[in-house]
Amino acid sequence: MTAGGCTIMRTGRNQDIVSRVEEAYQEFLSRIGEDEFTEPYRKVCRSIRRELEQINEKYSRKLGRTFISQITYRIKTPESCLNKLLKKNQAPDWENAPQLLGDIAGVRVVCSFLDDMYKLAEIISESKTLEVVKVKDYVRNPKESGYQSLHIIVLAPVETVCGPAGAGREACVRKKAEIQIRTQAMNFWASVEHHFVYKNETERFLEDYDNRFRKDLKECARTIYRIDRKMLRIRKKMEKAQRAGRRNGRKSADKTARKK
Ligand code: 0O2
Repeated sequence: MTAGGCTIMRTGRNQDIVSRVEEAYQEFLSRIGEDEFTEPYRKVCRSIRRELEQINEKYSRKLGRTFISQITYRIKTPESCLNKLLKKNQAPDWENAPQLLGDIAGVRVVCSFLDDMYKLAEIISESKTLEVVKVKDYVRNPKESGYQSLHIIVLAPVETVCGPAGAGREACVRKKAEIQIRTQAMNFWASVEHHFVYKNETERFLEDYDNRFRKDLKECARTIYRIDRKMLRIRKKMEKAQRAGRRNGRKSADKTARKK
């Protein structure tokens, strides 16, 4: 439904709750504009993206292949925050959103291989600018839907430059953001499922989903995990073969040089 620009999920909710969200959203609009709410999160996303781009440059050079293939971000709209608070059985009070929701700012990172995902998680945990608050490993423990991804909630500076060392550092504002790390295959699955199922709450469709699609999607997620593991094994074998090829190449070059 739409109320003053606010789309509220009515499915399975009583009118009382819908009215509370509408009220909260109207109050939100009268006290703080959408832009004012989202701008700090936009800045946090940009600062995380900058940090990730630097990591990507360094590691892609080191590995001789692409480490991160895609970095995107999105900011949760205030209405989506209110709906999510309800989903979590919390009062739809937008002032609580920054504390209760870890993913108002969400950065999605796509890697080619499983081990790159965990390497990136390790690099983030050692970062001087990002402080890890929580890690949720939905690869080792996939969600009921089959969803796989590595989620890292971090505290990140709103601006990368926080003023001069000392006084500036303390004044630096930090916000929570969720970094979602996935392989390309996991990203494909999550995008399709997000569009047709995760964000599609109409009862008719969910009935169909339960009966017809749940099993197929889950099976697909498992296949994706098997493929990701297989691609990693193949890559490792190819790297080994490449190294052996280079060693052999060097040996025969040495031999030829000695003969001369
Ligand atoms: P959107 O539209 O992507 O913004 P928590 O309190 O930490 O236990 P929370 O905050 O729901 O619970 O965190 P969780 O489970 O880590 O999910 C955060 C985000 O992960 C979601 O954000 C989705 O982006 C993604 N996600 C989680 N589960 C699924 C799933 O089953 N399918 C798909 N496609 N994505 C999923 P939002 O705000 O729910 O949605």
